[in-house]
Amino acid sequence: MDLRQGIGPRRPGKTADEFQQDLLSNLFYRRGTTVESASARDAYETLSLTVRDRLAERRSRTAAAHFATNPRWVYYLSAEYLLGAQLEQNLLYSDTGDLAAEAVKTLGFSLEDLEELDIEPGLGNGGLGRLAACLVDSMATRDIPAVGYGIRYDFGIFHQIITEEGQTERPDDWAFHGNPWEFPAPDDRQTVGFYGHTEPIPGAQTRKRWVPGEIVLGEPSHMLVPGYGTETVNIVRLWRARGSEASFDLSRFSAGQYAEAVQEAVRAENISKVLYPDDSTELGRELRLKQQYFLVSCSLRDIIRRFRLRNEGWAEFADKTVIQLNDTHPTIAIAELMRLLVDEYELEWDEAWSITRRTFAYTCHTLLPEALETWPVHMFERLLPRHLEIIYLINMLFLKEVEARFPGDHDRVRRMSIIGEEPERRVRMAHLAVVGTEAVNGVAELHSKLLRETVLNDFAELWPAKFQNVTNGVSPRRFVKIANPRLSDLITEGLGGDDWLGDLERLAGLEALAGDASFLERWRAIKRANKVDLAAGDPDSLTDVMIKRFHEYKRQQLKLLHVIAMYHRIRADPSADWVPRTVLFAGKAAPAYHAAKEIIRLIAMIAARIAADPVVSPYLKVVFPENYNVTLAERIIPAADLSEQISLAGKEASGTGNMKLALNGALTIGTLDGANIEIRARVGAENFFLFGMDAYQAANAHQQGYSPWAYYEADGELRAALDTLRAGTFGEAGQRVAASLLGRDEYLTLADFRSYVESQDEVDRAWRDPQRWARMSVLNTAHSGFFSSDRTVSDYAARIWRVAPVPVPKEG
Ligand code: 8GP
Repeated sequence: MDLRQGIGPRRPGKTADEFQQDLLSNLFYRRGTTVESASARDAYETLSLTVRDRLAERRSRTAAAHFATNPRWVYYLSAEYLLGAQLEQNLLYSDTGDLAAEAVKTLGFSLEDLEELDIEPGLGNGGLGRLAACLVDSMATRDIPAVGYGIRYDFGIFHQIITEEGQTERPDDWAFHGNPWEFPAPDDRQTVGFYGHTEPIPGAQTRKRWVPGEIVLGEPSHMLVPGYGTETVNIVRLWRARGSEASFDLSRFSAGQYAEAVQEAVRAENISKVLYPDDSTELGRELRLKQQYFLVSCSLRDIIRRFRLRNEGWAEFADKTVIQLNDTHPTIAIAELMRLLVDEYELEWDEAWSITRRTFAYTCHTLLPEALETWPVHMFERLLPRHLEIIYLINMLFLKEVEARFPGDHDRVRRMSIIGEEPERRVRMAHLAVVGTEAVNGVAELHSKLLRETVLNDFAELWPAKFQNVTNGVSPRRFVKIANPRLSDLITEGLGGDDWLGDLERLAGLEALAGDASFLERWRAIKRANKVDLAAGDPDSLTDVMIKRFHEYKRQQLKLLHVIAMYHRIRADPSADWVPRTVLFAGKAAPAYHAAKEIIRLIAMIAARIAADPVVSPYLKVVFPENYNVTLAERIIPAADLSEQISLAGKEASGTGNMKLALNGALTIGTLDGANIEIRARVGAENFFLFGMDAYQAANAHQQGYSPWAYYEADGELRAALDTLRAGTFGEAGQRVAASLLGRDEYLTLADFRSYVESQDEVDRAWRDPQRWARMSVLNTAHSGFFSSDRTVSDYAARIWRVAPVPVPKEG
């Protein structure tokens, strides 16, 4: 009999008194201070610990239930997580908001004061990282046993400063004051090797010994991920690199060589020092490949450790484990699992390969060829010599299969190889990801279709059943309930309950209210109040938002051409009845992406020019709140009237901002790209402002001799806008943007301009009828329930992971 059974700590209480008591205990015993001397930060930390305790109790029950069930576990491997602020979400998910608001008053603070101090771990760049955060939220909400693995970067996505000069970057030391939400787990530390050489093992065929030249420690900590409306609490486990004991050179230190004494440790710790701040492009740097292998190596050993706690042998590994690769960043996991199984656990190659393929699944998040990761073979060979050997063998066996299926088709073999030969030999990670997994998915219908038809066409022909679509989704808790409390209350009232937060398709019930004048009136009043809170411009103007990373394919420059056209129209006829607009841009550009930074600089110039123009400024205002992050998104989205989703068709894999905005009642002006298509199909074409060419037209345009000049010549308004830029009215930034548009115009901005402006005119007409606009807005919310990440997770669970929920029993 296990004497420890049934023994556990005192459970955190449920009453206001107990919460209060726990808060005070934490203040005294864990923070080490008193009520009289507690600072705001003391209060914040203490409150966070008190809330965390409640989640920790649920976590212990979750772990027990999972362990007892021994289910198939989902392991989500992602180099990025944009988790957003933690306090409000954890209050909501532990249902302690009211208790907390009362209790912190005794410390002399309001909940709002303390929320100001909350951390936002910016451990991601954009859509891909935020999607990871929404998915782990929804996995817990849907009671799926899961762990999210990632890297605990010391510095997250840079802090952006906007001046008239454009964007500058500052480091983001997000945990400078500590992170009360994090549990260190030093006992689960892992050892990771790099460099070195391989040695044959006498008598062994495929087994080899890898002797690494550098050893780094991976130290994990985790944050709790509670489900909404359920007992489950999963975790995100983040790895931080540390030098081993041997990396500190005591003799050099004693000799006064302080920098040299720690240089090896510093080199090790640099691995998790900073998030690479690029988005949708590949960045070939050895440190980045090191980060990827570091994440993968630590996580796989942890996954295997967890498996072996509950199971013997390997026969069941793939039945108990599914590892989802969030884009190609963690794809080296395929070679690493092979290495562990073959070299360390001494399985036969074929058995190891069968396990590996059944364990992994891969999500692709892009269509841009430049975003598909490849690594120079020579770099790979130096850093991960054994993995390269394994990849060569995987590739050889794979290409044999291709040859057998398509005899004599040498070109196909060359195209499909995991090793690209031109212009230099490189490892193609996306190919490895397709070859080594059981399922491959895109993130919206169109994206998945284009993956099959273009980038991964050869693979889709070989293995059609492997390819699937799982349309992205977003957390309705964070992006409606927390971000937009006013609207949430009205929805709850309108639907007669808040079940919609866990079952978002229930929003469809709002359709019945879309004809109710008093409901529409309240709906509009809420939007206005949210605009007042945002304080970005006149709350009665049309708030037109474009919030996303800066990238030429997303076409912020198209929006700017429209702004300039409006500027000209107003100046030409100042007394006409213009619809006042506040155009809000927010987003970051990769620090090395000069063209994108140029566009930010141009926005800053245009904003200043318009603000200083007494004729135009009553009708048009351009604002650029700096440092777009999850917290800022939560303020802007509820205040938006119009959502700009204007990427060139065929370039945006899905988009998730489009979903967040539609859910909050913004109307979309958009192209037939990514998930826009699915949004339009659901909310209705009459409630969506469509423009531009489709993906097939766009794909052919350059081949068919596309000439930006032809559009310039043919369209007077476009010509005037471009001429203003060319003349230097908006500085060199404007001239350079115009030169790029009239040069190649890679993303066909000029071709879509006229159709865009016409659609914007239609927006103005709709806006002039407030009843009509409000009705369209309600219908957007009502029909966006599909875009919950809970539905996304259920799709993955049913079609890709083949896992079932494991409910966690309630306390007692
Ligand atoms: C983004 C896509 O651009 C966006 O459309 C989608 O909504 C989001 O992923 C979530 O699926 N993709 C990336 O951020 C991306 O591809 N990043 C790295 C691979 C370079």
